[in-house]
Amino acid sequence: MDRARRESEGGEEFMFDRAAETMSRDALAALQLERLRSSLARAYERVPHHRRRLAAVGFAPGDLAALSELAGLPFTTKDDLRETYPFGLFAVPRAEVARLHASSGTTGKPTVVGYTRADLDLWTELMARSLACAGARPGDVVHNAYGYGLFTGGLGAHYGAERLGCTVVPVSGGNTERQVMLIADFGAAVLCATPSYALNIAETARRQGVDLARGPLRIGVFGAEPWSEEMRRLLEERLGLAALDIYGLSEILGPGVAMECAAAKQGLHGWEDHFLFEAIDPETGRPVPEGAAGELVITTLTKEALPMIRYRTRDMTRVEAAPCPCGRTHRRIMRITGRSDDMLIIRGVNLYPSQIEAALLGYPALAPHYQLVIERSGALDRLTVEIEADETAAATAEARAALAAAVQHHLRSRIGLTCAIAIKAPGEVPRSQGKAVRVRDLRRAAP
Ligand code: DLL
Repeated sequence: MDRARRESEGGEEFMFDRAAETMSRDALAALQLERLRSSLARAYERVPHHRRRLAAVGFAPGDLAALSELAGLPFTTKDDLRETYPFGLFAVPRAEVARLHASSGTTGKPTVVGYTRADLDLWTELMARSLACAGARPGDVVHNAYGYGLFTGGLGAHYGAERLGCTVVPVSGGNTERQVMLIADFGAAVLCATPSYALNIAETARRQGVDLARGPLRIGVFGAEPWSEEMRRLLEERLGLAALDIYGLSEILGPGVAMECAAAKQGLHGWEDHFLFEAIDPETGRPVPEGAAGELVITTLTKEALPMIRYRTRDMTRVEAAPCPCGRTHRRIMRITGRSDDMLIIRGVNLYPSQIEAALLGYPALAPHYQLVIERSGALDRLTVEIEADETAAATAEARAALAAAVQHHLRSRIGLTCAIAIKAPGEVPRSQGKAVRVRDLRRAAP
């Protein structure tokens, strides 16, 4: 990040790639239009799948006169990636692909993504930008507990932190007791992990008698799964750091598509010099009004190996156009509430697991470890919240029953749904090593 500069405003120190992150909205729009034209032309010429789709709506390269015309182009979905498995959406010969990553996928074949050397350089740059946006600085020790491997979290954060000039500790996930020791002994200032794994680290540290909140940890770069403001508060308190949200997905890049800034801590700056962000109604596919909740759709502007046109992320958010106090001009996507395909519909009430998390965390006598179990009884879906109580509250059967009744009442008043509550003993709910499993859906279980 050699173009980065330090700015001092209002006593706070920010670190910007000044030219790219603070350009005027007009300059940004002009850059986007130019880049979109060349990216669409490239996809049209090199990827038969995109050519067929674009031709079907009468689009030919060179046609695009304004950014608003993007809304008339077809979406790309995960199914398109599946149908063209493994390399069918690549816009370069396989030999020019420097690296492959893949999503784990719960069933069948994974989703495969590829990067040219230039793509890897872009990713590294945007991840370095994201870390700086969170407040990381050259010389910081970055403890990287994102999984290394086909998952993009580990290597993505790794190269970005190196580019920023940090000292990277490439631990990956797992062996949590050793992680606690390394964070303390190496003096980590930045922790990169999923929020659920960060919580696991905090809990393990407490068990080992290590108070990480008193150490040099300053910043948590937490993402890859939905989390809540309540979880932020908990992580900040237990780890003694500023917990910031990072967003990304392998189909578009990996981590580093959008990052919350340390200055405002409210919404994630989407890096609009490289991506176009839209929010649509997931039912109709039409754009929602500015600032309204919708499914995030992303178009890449500069990716070589895997250009994406209007990729439907399934992630629900709002795109916020209001200026940010940090001075960056890139619009913010608000905390992802969940995936449209993870929305639960329980007896007519629509809700995301993160809403239940927000209602549960911070409730007295509960520990922040939970899973949601969905079963079908007759024609109705039934939701059971399995949540741990802290040591003292789960001591007797009577205490557990009283706590369950109180939590049931609390949830009914907060989310309008009566669900069964199963109070678990400390340690009974499985701990996360990466992306937490929040929902056990037994409706689809084999007979
Ligand atoms: O999770 C990339 C990543 C790694 C992001 C590390 C942040 C940190 P995938 O495995 O392809 O890539 O999963 C992408 O994870 O579509 C969202 O549903 C979810 N997700 C990612 N970041 C967030 C976040 C990585 N901050 C999918 N909040 C996305 C909520 C998130 N959900």
